[in-house]
Amino acid sequence: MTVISAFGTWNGDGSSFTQFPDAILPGDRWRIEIEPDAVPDSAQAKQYTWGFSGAMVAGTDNVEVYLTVQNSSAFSLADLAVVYDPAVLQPVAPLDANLKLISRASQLELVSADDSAAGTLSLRLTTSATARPFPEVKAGSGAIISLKFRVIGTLTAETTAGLEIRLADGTSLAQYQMPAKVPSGVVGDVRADGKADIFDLLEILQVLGGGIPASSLSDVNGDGRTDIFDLLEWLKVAGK
Ligand SMILES: [Ca+2]
Repeated sequence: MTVISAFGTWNGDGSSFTQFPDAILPGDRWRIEIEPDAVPDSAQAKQYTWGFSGAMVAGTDNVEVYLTVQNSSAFSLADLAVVYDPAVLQPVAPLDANLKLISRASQLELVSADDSAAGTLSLRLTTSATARPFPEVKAGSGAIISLKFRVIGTLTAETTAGLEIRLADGTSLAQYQMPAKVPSGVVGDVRADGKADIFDLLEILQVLGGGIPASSLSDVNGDGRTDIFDLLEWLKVAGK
């Protein structure tokens, strides 16, 4: 926080302030402006547990990834950078439509810029609100940003894509090796490990709970989205 102050006098309706360059005298009034920091205290941000969730799926061009933060206190501004491997991933354009603040962060605004040559996506959480109450990322745990990437090249089960979240000052907060899933063809095998079992059902529940992003694998009934009907479909086709 930066405090900018001056002494002087206000006009009658308080709309303008004349600063006095002279010595402070009895009766002078102070103007105090507070300029908030754009970057949250980095020591505080480093105490949170940051991470990613999501997986690439062979045969699908795009992947949705969640940026997650656990056990965070409330914060209203943040300057972050997501570092990705530009040989495997490209942010989907236009950024405005494909990068979204979600869940407890959805009241803020996101300003993003992509430097695809460097594989760096800068993300600023901010607000244009000028009056209280200012929006904030509420204290808690879970996903706060959804990012969509286009997957370049042919995926195999061995393909991974490295992702890193950093503060704007370069401090690394977390790294993630995003796996690639190759659909097994087994009905209800959401995790693509060759069998349909209770862990696939739990994965659908995690998607419905907002913990991990949906994919073509969690869309069991194939209608283009993951919702409660996919859970019911899974119980019908695989939960016998
Ligand atoms: Ca579905």
